[in-house]
Amino acid sequence: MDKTGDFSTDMPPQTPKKHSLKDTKHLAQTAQEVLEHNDEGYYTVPAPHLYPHQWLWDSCFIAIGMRHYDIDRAKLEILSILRGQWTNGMVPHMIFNADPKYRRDRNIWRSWINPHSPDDAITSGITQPPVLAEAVQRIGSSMKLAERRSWYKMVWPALLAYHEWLYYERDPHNEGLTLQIHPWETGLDNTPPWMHELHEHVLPWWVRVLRATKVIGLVRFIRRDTRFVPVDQRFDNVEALTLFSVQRRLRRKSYDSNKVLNHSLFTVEDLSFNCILIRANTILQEIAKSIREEIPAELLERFKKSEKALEELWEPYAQEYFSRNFITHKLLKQSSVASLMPLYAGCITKERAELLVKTLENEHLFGTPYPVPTVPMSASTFDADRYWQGPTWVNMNWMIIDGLRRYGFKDHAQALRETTLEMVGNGGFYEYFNPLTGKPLGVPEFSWTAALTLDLLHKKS
Ligand code: 2M8
Repeated sequence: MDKTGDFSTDMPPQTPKKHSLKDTKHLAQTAQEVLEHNDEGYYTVPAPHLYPHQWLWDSCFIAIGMRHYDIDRAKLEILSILRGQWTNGMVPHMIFNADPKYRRDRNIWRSWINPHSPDDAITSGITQPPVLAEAVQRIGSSMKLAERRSWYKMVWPALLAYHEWLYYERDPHNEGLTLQIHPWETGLDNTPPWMHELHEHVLPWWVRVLRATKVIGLVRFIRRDTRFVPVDQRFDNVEALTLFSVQRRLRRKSYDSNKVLNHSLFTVEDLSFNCILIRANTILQEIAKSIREEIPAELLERFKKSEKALEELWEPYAQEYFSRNFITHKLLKQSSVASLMPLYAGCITKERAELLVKTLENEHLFGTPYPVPTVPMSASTFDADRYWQGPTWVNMNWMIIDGLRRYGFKDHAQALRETTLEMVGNGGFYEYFNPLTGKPLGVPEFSWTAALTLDLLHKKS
């Protein structure tokens, strides 16, 4: 356990301090300009240059923001994700730009080797957090009733097929928790529990050899990300190489889950992913109700089981939820922002939610000046500038704010909304931010930062 902060008092959560916001109109206008600038016509890239393709959860967050100024374009963002859906229901985490100059990127994945991949889009072979139902419903909530119903009906078969795939393919033992086969599926790429597993189980021999030499330092010259972002804000070279070798293994297995699961210890029931899925299940049921669609009883049973199974991830000594290795069933006790995501899932008790809120208040854990850090401050893995190992990300804040609101922690939700807007207002629409200073990090003009800022600006105080 790498956490030392004290949050085990019996005091109820305290009212957090508030920040003031100036010129919200200008902020909204520039957020919209970022999205328009990154718009490829029917989908939006996460950021120019570094991210020239379409990503699943990015597009969902983007659509949530876009609906405030162009509902039809927001719908198109979702429909463009669905053009990549596989015939088995999987929604891939990336759809590649068809421009000949990105041939190399498409060839890394070669999605066509799997018979379920679509004919007219080249995609990755893995998924990403299922925020799709959330985006569909948020768009729907900006429409009049009749229009909303026809929107829901239009996307219903795809949404249902995706949730069926998530359970039937990714919860093969009917445990209630879905498994992920690459950290890219979680969206929290270099998050400590996954990096711990990576160092334990999948470092290839040739990466170990390279690690022992100075050659490893040269790897940054073949990486795309470090052309745009300082190397100390990204994965280290050993991890970056290993992730590509894991991706190649998935490709060798044609992205077939049965084959992938054979002899692999690198499979995790990821806490954040499963919390997002639990929330999406609830939303899916609300959508079904409003258009009088049936969710198969067997799938509904699975949904219920997930809510119960989440409790198996609670570690009473640490007073914290963790991810779990799918094969060994060991909890991965490296703290991360995922431990707050049960607030977003919405199925934990109010008492548990209070315990999590106390970790948000604790300045040694998640209560940094610009929360929420993606790793608590007291953890040995905390690195304020490094990607998903410390920096604050607007999408995580957005989901935590939503969870806080639904649990009735209105003041905490409001305070986090304000610090988030202040951080973006001061620093610009960057990919992530230093949680201690608010310094902007990663690439500028990052689409989900802009989109979710727009959405937060529209929320009533
Ligand atoms: C990052 O992930 C991609 C791989 O999927 C990358 O490292 O190139 C993550 O931040 C992920 O959450 C995000 O969806 C993606 C695009 O913004 O970038």
